[in-house]
Amino acid sequence: MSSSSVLNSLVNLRKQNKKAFAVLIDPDNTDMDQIIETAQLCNDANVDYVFVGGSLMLSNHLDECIKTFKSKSSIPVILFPGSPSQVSKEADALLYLSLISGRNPELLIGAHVVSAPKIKASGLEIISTGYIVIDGGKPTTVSYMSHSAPIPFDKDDIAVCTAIAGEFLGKNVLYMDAGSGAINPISEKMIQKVSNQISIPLIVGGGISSPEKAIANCQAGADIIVVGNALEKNNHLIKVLAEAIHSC
Ligand code: 1GP
Repeated sequence: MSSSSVLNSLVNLRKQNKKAFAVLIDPDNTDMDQIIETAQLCNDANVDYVFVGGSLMLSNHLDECIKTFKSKSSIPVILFPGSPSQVSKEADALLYLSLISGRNPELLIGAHVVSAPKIKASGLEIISTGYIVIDGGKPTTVSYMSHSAPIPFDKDDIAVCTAIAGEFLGKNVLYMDAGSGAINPISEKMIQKVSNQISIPLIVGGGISSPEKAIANCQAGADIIVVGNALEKNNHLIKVLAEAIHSC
């Protein structure tokens, strides 16, 4: 893959008003047999991207997970790291997250400085990502670990201002996340208001578990829908969600 091919594909989605589905795999919640099954289901459903990452990464098999997935599929694998240690050369790209909804300098720039040489040496395609956490109705690991409050569920204007600032700061993409297993996924109203004010790709995730919600988010202006938790409970949702998202 060329050095910016994943980002180009994300940008083209928005230009062409196409919608993409990203399946999130948390290495802590899976084993190699499940990865192989997931890869087959993703291939059959024409899933667009696979995100790999977790908040803690207690297991030590990140490389193995990605290698196993890639041995069965050519779908691009994008790291969605919960910490700077979650880097693997086996992936195609890395979401280089800056928690712009928070006010913890470590997650805005500090951890980036410490991990920069290792990430540069990995040769991964780096996608500068403004990470915006929205209150999903229960405390998220990221909020707890980062000592940062999420943006309140109904404060659309704060989300819009944060997104505009993220684009001005030069982020390649924005990722609005209600957190894994959110009780309340991000509202369509907030997604629409944010999407109307930005020109970079908008990734949306957290608590999405039905094709209806995925479609509503796409119609509101999300470009990429990320689902993890619901698929861990029922991986046959991969096909249902992919069809829904690709029908938009
Ligand atoms: C979490 O956005 C991702 O960071 C996906 O959320 O696991 O709830 O689908 P779910």
